Amino acid sequence: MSQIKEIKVVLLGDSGVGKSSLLYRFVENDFFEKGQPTLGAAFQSKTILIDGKALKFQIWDTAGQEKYKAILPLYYRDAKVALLVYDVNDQQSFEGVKEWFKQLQEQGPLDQIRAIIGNKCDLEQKVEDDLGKELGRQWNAIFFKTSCKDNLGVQETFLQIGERVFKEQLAEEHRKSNSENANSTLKIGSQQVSNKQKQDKGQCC
Ligand SMILES: Nc1nc2c(ncn2[C@@H]2O[C@H](COP(=O)(O)OP(=O)(O)OP(=O)(O)O)[C@@H](O)[C@H]2O)c(=O)[nH]1
Ligand SMILES: [Mg+2]
Repeated sequence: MSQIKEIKVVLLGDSGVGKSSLLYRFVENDFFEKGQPTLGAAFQSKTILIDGKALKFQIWDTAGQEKYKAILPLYYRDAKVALLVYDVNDQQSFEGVKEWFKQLQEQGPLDQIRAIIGNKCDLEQKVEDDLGKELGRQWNAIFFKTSCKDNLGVQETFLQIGERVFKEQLAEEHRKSNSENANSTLKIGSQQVSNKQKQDKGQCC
């Protein structure tokens, strides 16, 4: 059996936007009408199959409350994927996502895959999708809309993230094998040159 690929995912965003609900909907396919604010961070994992390949998401759900901000770098520093969540019904929470992008740009990993998630799309929409899409274009992030309550877009979000992870892995493998090929051609080339130099100087072996 092929090895299971594991990736670390971090959920970031203001308090109350629905990060824990997203995780709960993804892992347990259920919803709590009255969730408790997360204290510090919580962890859950789930494995899904993408084109026959297993991908295990190790998901850190962080607390959005201001008092926990200082500890959050511990969670996003080595995360392959960062999901930045806002509430489509709350303009202020979209500003929170912009702040997160700035922070990740300055302190997050360079090759991190980032996505913007507009949650609670079952409610009245106060943040236009175009703003989220534009932010996504600006920061090379994927844009999704979800409703944990009505179970819209949650599984699809993780599926698309997983597809992007495998796509990037494949591209990286191609890059590596191309550069290895180029190196070995270079080596053969330089060996040929040095052998020729030896011959020119009348040396053997
Ligand atoms: N209508 C609606 N309510 C939602 C949705 N997702 C979450 N909620 C509600 O929003 C509230 C906050 O959700 P949480 O998942 O606890 O939010 P959080 O981002 O984890 O908050 P912190 O842990 O404090 O950072 C809860 O009462 C949820 O039931 C949704 O898609 N639609
Ligand atoms: Mg929470």
